[in-house]
Amino acid sequence: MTQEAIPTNTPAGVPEALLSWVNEIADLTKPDAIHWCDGSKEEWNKLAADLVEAGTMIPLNPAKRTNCFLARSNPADVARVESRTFICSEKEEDAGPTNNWADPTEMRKTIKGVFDGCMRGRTMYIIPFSMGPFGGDISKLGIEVTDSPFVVINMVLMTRAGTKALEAINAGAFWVPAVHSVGYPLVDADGNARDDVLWPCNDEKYITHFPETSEIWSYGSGYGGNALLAKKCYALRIASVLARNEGWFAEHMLLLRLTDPKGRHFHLSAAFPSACGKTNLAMLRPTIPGWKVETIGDDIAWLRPGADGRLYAINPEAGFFGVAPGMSLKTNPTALEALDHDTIFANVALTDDGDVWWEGLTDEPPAHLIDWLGNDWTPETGTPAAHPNGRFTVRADQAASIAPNWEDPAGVPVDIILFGGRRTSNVPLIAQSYDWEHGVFVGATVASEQTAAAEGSVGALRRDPFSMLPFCGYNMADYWAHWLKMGKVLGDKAPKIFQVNWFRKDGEGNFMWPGFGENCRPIEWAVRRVAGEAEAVDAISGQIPAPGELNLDGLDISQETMDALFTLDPAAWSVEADLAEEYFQQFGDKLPTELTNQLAALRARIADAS
Ligand code: GTP
Ligand code: SPV
Ligand code: MN
Repeated sequence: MTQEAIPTNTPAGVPEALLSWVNEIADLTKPDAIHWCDGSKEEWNKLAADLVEAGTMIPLNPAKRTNCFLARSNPADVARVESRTFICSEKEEDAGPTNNWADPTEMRKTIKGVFDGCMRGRTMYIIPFSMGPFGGDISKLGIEVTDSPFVVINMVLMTRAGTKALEAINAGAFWVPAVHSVGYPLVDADGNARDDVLWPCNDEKYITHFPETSEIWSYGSGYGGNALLAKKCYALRIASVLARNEGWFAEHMLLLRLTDPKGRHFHLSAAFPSACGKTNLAMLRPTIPGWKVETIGDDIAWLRPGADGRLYAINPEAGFFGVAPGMSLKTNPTALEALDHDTIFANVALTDDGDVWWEGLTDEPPAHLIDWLGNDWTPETGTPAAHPNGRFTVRADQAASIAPNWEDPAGVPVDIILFGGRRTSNVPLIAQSYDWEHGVFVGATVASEQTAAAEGSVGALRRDPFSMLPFCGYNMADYWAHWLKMGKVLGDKAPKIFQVNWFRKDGEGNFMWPGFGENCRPIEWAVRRVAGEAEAVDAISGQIPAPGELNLDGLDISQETMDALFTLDPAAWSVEADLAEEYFQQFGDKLPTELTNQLAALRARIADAS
């Protein structure tokens, strides 16, 4: 079939250059049809109905959840594939030791090979989208081409997708091209057809990024960040490179607005690794009376110095792709309540009355379920009913906690940056960095126990600097240098940096801190620090609350536990320092000297405390 013969609904006004890019991809991938997405409700409903008819999505009981669906993926396609994620910079050193580098010329050949004819028998969808509110100085545009209608309906929830974005692109705005295929053509090169499967994907996967040309090509997966290319591929890996070049930040951070009892507003961003509590914190219900948290974003923030010299942030996304297991009316009622309509669930369990269930939702599991693999399940089955990386996709404004200023195109001024992670030991509940450089050192040395958000061994402690290990599109040491340089640009208007840890455990392996809503307590202290209203004492890893400064009113927790949450053992920290030094070595002479100096300063504080 020649491209002219492909049925398409090309809208008026698309410039020649964009048309020829689309035609080039169609020539390569050879779809049966091309559909330009307008982002409308009618289009969404039609695609959802098609996916239901195909069996890929199961409609949930409308009496329980209106217009909600469950999809079960192929069990080999359940999370990000870091081992198949590539940064294809011209020079290997620009990808750095923490990324998989691939030669761009070689990778282009490989990509051409696997994409050749990969959309035969399918429709190719063109999804124009905006990351961030339309027209904002921090916002940017993109186009994802995909052969997956499931990706389309998720992208429409996760971004501002459709006609308005296309019009901005047509008018000449910068945009990032992102090409995606599940890698399961329905017709082969000889014209032999095969049936589709419920979750098409390919054993061979390539999630590739070309930072010099801001291009994304993703092949073989239909799940999450592998396939919704606006998210990690664009908003973090490509955007981090644009941010370095243009003097801003693209970060794996939630964003929220705090209101204190005096009615003052503060904005906080927090970088926690995947499945370490960003969505929970973004929707926190404070247990301290008079405090309010409102959500701006739960996963990604773009931050840029404003005209007044402060750092302004937007949430570039328009939806949440959140972790379901562990979420309950106790841990995150706000998120749960947002999921009662217009939500897509993936890889959770189905109840007999057409609702969804996952581990942690209720204390008692239902007597019978269909598990995420589509099999009968009872509490005796012995395997999880939901996949630990089972997720939901929902529009952000369905959360009752959404902040009134969440779509301010100018962004919100950030007062506080938190770094966090899962640490069983050593890292205290909260500590303030001595200054920006120390904060960068703290971010650079974050380690966290691995979760099910990516393939790999769950629970293993790994370095995850700035929670960006899987998402930094260039050399991590250059990224730290960028943070240090931006600290000089921001000067005394820079946000204050803190490290938090909700996950410290006692000798029996129990979490010592109650977490969730109670996390407002260390945050309250951080706010009062920023406002110049709270005292701190110097400690090994930073400044910790002075005795009596952490508000524990109404919380039943022993002094012994509180002491344990703030224990900083010099011997254990000496090992931390050695491990940080060892970690830094792989970056060679790219390691900023400021970080070497910070390591020496840490060692001096350890010696003082010994
Ligand atoms: P990504 O979407 O993967 O980037 O992750 P996220 O950081 O948004 O993850 P999310 O908020 O969904 O993390 C959920 C996991 O963290 C669940 O297992 C929660 O139970 C756990 N969690 C969140 N907050 C707390 C807390 O304060 N204490 C404890 N113990 N667990 C928490
Ligand atoms: C993460 O893994 O950090 C996520 C989920 O937010 S995904 O979009 O699949 O990367
Ligand atoms: Mn994430």
